[in-house]
Amino acid sequence: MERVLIKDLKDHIGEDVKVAGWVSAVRDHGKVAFIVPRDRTGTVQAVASADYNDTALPESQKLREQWVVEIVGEVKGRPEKMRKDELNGELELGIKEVKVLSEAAELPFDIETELNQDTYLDNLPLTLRRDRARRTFALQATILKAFRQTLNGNGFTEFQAPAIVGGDAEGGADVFKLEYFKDCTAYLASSPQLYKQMMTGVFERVFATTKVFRAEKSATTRHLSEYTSIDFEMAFINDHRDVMEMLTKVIKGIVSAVEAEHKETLNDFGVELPLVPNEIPFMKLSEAQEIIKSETGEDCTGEPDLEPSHEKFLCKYAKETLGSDFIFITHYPVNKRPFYTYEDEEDKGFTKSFDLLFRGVEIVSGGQRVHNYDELVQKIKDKGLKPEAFEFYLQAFKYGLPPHGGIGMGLERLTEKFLGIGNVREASLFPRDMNRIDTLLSK
Ligand code: AMO
Repeated sequence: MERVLIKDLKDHIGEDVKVAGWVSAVRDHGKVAFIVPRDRTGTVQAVASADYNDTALPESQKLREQWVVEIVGEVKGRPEKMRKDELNGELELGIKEVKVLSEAAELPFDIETELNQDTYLDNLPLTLRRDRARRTFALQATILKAFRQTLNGNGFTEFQAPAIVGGDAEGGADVFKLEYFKDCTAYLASSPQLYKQMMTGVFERVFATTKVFRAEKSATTRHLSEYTSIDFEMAFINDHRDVMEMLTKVIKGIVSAVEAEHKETLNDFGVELPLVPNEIPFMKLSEAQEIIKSETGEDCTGEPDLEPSHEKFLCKYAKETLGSDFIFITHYPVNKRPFYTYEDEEDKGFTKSFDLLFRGVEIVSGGQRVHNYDELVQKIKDKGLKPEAFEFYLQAFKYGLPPHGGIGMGLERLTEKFLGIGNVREASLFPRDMNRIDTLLSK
């Protein structure tokens, strides 16, 4: 007998079928037992009763949570007054045979109850089966799908960026060192930045979804030491605003896909679909600082960056006064942005770069890049770095690159903010942070 998926049972009322999955609940009432198998498409109530079939009842009574089973039974419509407003609420499965494919040890805790974060993380092979986790990562998969779809639809080509690099892409200090064969040191890439820029010389428009590594000593709810950077880079732009426009399309594509596929999840998590106006509001850092000063009395004017509390305030401001869950902050100072960032000719000292803030946190950095070889060499020197260390990358510029720009977005931060989870660790399948690689490092 062919396996039928649980979501398709409604098409088989009156027939005998086989379903397969994990037992998610067992209720034994003596003369009748209720089993709830779950497969990748959902759950159904299955009933074993002595009146109906006398071998199925004792077999069903043996089952425990998370056992993997095949159940053969008859799909029966429920009487009108017993129907429930949920998947398969109009039917149940009358169990005829049970085959155990795999037994499971007794569970250490009820997997659907509230768990503290360490218990959740220590037991991921089990706790990822929780409804909340399954929904989180199904939504994350949709974000990635929509990211790809929007960019593929706009002439971008996907490429694979390297994870092992010979230097640090951003010229910063937060990189993991790697012993690389005899006497060599390599690093884990902290961003696909330099490679995506080189690739604009090949395909003009490129994107990548890359695992990147950051050795930041930050044990916050926003920092992971391994995260998924979703990036695009595009050539022949006028300035950073073309990049912001493309990013707006990407965000809209993601929000529409989430709306189409995960409305119920948003409901269950108690969050609204994000508001994205046709043009996401934008302001210069200096303007944002003036607003913070006039609205809160806190004077951060002249600071090179925003504090987390300022990001939260600006998001609240954008939502309440500009009708958007997203806001672009542009024109960070040259000394605060990496060497490849383009300086605004009309606003010297400030860059054609931006961050995108979403529900209180920065989820994207991006901007226009320096594309002139000589200028780039000078910018590298200005940051106290050695152009020789960037010789490989500089070839792309030596042999002609158009004006270009792009973005890098943190997939886990985006997912976390979509669902209001409160901690980026729960938006990373197997999070790595200062204290944990699967298990606590202190153990
Ligand atoms: P940046 O370093 O700002 O920019 O990173 C871009 C985005 O990546 C996410 N992010 C992180 N997520 C989780 N844990 C971390 N430790 C972490 N660090 C960063 C954030 C952030 O907005 N090359 C540039 C991008 C570009 O200009 O195209 C870059 O990497 O969501």
